Amino acid sequence: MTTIPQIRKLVTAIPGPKSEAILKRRSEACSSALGMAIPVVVERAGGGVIVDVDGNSIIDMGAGIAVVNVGNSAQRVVDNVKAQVEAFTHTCFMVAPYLGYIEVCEALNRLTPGTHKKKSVLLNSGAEAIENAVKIARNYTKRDAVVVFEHAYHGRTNLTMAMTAKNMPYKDGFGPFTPEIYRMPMAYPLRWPGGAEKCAEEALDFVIHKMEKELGAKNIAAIVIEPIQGEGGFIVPPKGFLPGLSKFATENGIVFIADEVQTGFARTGHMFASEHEGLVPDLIATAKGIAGGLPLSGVTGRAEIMDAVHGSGLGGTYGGSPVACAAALGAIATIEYDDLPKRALKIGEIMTTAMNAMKAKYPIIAEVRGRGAMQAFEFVLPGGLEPHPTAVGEIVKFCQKEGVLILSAGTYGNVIRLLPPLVIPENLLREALEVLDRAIASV
Ligand code: PLZ
Repeated sequence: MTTIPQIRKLVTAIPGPKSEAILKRRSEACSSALGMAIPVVVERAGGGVIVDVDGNSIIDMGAGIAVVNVGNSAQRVVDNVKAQVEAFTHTCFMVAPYLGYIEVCEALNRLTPGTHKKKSVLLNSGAEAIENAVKIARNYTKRDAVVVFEHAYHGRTNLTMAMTAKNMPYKDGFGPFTPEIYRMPMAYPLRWPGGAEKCAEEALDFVIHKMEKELGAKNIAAIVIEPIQGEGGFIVPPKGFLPGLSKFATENGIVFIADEVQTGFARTGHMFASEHEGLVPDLIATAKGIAGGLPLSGVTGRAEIMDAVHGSGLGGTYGGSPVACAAALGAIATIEYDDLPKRALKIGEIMTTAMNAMKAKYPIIAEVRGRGAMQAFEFVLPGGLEPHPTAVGEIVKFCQKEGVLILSAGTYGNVIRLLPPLVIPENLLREALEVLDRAIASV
């Protein structure tokens, strides 16, 4: 366990003088195209806190965007990485293989939904996993078209930019984009024109109609969807929508790909969010929470699909680096031994209780939604559904000043998402929620 005191403590303003001096160097040295959610420079992090160079201890409600589910520098991750770095740092799995990579694949094959024979390939980032999942699906089906959804986020590489919905900041001026990507309406209950009740059925009918009549089902290689849309604003599809898509895919020889990059590894109260509706994706893309903070990602799926690609057709110099694999084995062991899915449910209960109480008080909150330790508020102008992004900006700033790091999200920038490390102490979580309550009251 971390030795960092689990407290919220401010000894300077945010940013403090030491952070400020280093951030000046950041401006000089690093491209101004890089964003920054909180203007502090990190010295250490662990459990539920981030400690900056001025000695401020900030409650972490973002987990590095759902990455350090097991906490920063989790003990098993640290031990495994240290041992691996001492043994060897790199051979390239395609040059000379090693056990760690194979063990991570075995773990993914075992832990992902479905009892069918599965195989895996390891890469470096979420975007790279999505790219590879699409490559595999196209190669297997010998088809081109890829179906994606409104509000989707799949990455920043050329193919995944094309798959991502939001123009600013992800796509603007970065085209041309790869062809054969088709965007479908998303089942977004809060904003569905026919109302939340009819959302699942109407959206499914609409999407299937478009796939059949506009694309031709036999031209579709893959349907790619996040079981809960992350960057898009934690949009939870209504019950039945995902199984309906998956059924249509199966009936039409289409590869159903779940992007579990943000929802995976215990975040939502199951190891994978697909499990909430008994969904068994043909391929599943994982990253983020897989390796406790080291860069690693994977594609896991039906053996016949994964094996359809010609020999040496998949790979990359660093994909499944031995150090990242050692970290992943430590992170996965922690999730399993410490039953972090259960922890995520408990965190979710605490968060939704507090968040629903806030919703009852503040008319700018249109909805509280999510699963497990992946919860969000959507902010609107009172009385309607007009997005209220300025409220989000002010709430985020208020929380920062008070020593709480929270992240925004959403196509309209009007969502606040809570993604604490799953090892956050309960009192710290409650304290963060109290600060958040005061922040919302202040706008
Ligand atoms: N799929 C569902 O959430 C990454 C993006 C941060 P990479 N989300 C955080 C940013 O602004 O760049 C993400 C995701 C889903 C794919 C990705 C891409 O994962 O590891 O960032 O490439």
